[in-house]
Amino acid sequence: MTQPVTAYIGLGSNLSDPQQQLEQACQALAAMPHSKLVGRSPLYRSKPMGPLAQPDYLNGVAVVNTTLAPHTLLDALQDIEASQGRVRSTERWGPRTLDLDLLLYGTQVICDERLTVPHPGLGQRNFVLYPLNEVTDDDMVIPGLGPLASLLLKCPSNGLELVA
Ligand code: A4P
Ligand code: MG
Repeated sequence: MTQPVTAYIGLGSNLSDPQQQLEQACQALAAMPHSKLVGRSPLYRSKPMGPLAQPDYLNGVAVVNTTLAPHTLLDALQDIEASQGRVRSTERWGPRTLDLDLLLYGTQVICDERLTVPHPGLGQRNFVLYPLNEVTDDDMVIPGLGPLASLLLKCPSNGLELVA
């Protein structure tokens, strides 16, 4: 029996009732095969990174213990995005009903044509680091990037607002 790995999933939405989108996404994560949803952060409202003419985002992080292999997990995440009406446009970083990013897969470093883990940009994005900090141990170390606490110190929370 394969040992479960702890995977951290970045949640983002800025279309079609983002709070409901993220709630539905967490239910779908909880229903994934060979996986257990074991944590979720509070949600944060964030200013769009990328084109500014789009609504603010809601962001959060979910924690899943899984025996799915990383690429199988990515397939499952993309299926959930598609089932919630995600349309991939040609505009980089355009608005979306749901974005599920594989932030971390245990301590593995993966870099191939489909998957980069830790997720690129994780170390600089306040809308990822702040919710991640709420669902991890204080001494978490991000593979290749160092302690989460050090990344947070270098990443101002400007524009980030905790949603009650
Ligand atoms: N891919 C590679 N590695 C990963 C990974 N670790 N997790 C590939 C998920 N996907 C990964 O992603 C494009 C391709 O990345 C996938 O086919 C997969 O094979 P996508 O979801 O189709 O497109 P995307 O999300 O627009 O691309 P990108 O460049 O990954 O964008 P990000 O980094 O996800 O950023 N502003 C705020 N405030 N909050 C946000 O959440 N999100 C984005 C998107 C832009 N601005 C934002 C936010
Ligand atoms: Mg993405």
